[in-house]
Amino acid sequence: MSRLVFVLNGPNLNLLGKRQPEIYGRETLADVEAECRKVAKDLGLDIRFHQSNREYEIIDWIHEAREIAGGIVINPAAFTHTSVAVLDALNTFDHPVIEVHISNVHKREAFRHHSYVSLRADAVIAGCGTQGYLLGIQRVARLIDQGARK
Ligand code: DHK
Repeated sequence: MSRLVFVLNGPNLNLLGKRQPEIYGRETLADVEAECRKVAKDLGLDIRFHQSNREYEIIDWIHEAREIAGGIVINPAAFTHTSVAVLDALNTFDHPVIEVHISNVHKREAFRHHSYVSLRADAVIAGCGTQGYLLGIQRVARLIDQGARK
């Protein structure tokens, strides 16, 4: 199976480190990308790391991943709670999908308790801060090594 993993980030995560640091921490998305690359390298994985505020771009990257990737780690951010389109796109992907939330969404407002993406995700990581991305990559590596499909 492909050892390429897409790490996808939804809206407002470009402001990571600056927006509501009491919730999302002070690390920037560039810091997270650098850590993801380090962990991925140690696990023998390549990563493509993307962020967008536009739903269609997230969907297009999932379609691209369909052709070439062995796994997806996704923090859909607010699209988690709203996007049937992101769920539908993930349902076209045949390999492991790990959903990551920096904050513990279940400790927050009720509208954050529901996730469309969880209907497809093989695992959900919430409340581990940005370490959640690294845990997600480790999990994808394990599933790729086991030859997991949907
Ligand atoms: C990030 C967001 O932007 C929110 O819309 C989600 C998620 C939670 C996070 O914890 O990473 O509700």
